[in-house]
Amino acid sequence: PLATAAVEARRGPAAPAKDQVLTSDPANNVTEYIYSKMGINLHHQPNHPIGIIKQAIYDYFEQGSPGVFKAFDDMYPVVACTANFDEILIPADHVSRSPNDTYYVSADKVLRCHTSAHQAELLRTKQPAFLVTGDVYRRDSIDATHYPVFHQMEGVRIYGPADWEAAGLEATAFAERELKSALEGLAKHLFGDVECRWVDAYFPFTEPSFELEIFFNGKWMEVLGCGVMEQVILDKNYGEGHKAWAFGLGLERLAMVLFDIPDIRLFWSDDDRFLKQFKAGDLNSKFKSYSKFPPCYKDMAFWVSPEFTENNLCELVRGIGGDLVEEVVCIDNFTNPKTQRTSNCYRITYRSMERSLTDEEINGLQARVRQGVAEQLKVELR
Ligand code: FA5
Ligand code: MG
Repeated sequence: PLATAAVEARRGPAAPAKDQVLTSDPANNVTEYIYSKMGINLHHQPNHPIGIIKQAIYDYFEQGSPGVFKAFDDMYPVVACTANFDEILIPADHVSRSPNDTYYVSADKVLRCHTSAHQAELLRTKQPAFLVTGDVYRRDSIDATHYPVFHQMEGVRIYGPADWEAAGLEATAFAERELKSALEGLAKHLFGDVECRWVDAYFPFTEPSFELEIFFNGKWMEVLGCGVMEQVILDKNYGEGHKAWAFGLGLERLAMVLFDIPDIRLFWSDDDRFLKQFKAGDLNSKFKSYSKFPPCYKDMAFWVSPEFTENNLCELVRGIGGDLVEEVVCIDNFTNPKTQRTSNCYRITYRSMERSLTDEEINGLQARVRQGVAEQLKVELR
């Protein structure tokens, strides 16, 4: 699936050099597959759904508060752990720091796992309001709404005492109200009427924290996280006496709702039948499926090993099957009471968005997956 010439042709001039990303550092867990996505910068492509939604959100904030927000969309995706984690108070034992969840370039550098990695740095430049758009990277599960590379937009807005006093509110209550009204306004601007709900959440860098979910294709889908910025972050990097809100939204998820795009893999398609359906500034086009090829299911049962994690499995399957993999899901799991060994059964769904797959091709991929899990994840196939 890694057509190197095609990958190189899509890569922009600002792509990180390979030896900056795929290093021989023992902590490095970046794969060729992930590197192949770097520098493509879908958010820089004005006629791509990701570029269109980025611009629509910029326009919304510009209309609501002319000249207030400064936009950044070419910040380098390789960041220090201090920026990705420490400066926004992510504790030393937080799961997101684990190499099971995050791509490490070296022990002290990662591929940013969220645009919040740029919060502290931009606060130090004394921007009172900013938007940061970029590609972010995560080891994650595989299904229609999760992909190991996706795009986020961070928003931050800072207020002073005059703002909350004029509103007759306490600072945190004021920031929370402004945040929710900005994001509800955004949802209305993008979608008109859509079913939304606020869910209480937790982030180490905000308090209180919330997530916004949208009802899409029969399910509630989380589209963003947000909250009132932890005061220490603001005091330390911007200056005392202020209050701020922050959000981080998933551009693919919003674009899926806006354009009715059913599967997150489509954003990476080179197929004109996909790309030609979207045009800069047009928020009204609805994606028309040009193919509905049948899925092919392959089940695989094995006794787990210490090396086995679901993210490791997904990484391996994506590395072999590329975008032909639609979903990886655990369909059965039990522990033998005598031996205490655990067995999992995973179902892999293969389907192309572009063409019919042959049995031979799928069987070949599945054989390589089985060999890969046995050798690399040290599981015992059943
Ligand atoms: C964050 O990344 C926080 N940094 C957001 C934030 C910023 C909170 C500022 C508070 C203040 P979370 O991990 O929930 O949060 O991801 C945010 C959004 O990214 C999700 O709501 C979703 O829209 C999107 N997202 C997360 N994982 C994936 C994935 N694997 N594929 C596609 N989109 C994803
Ligand atoms: Mg979340």
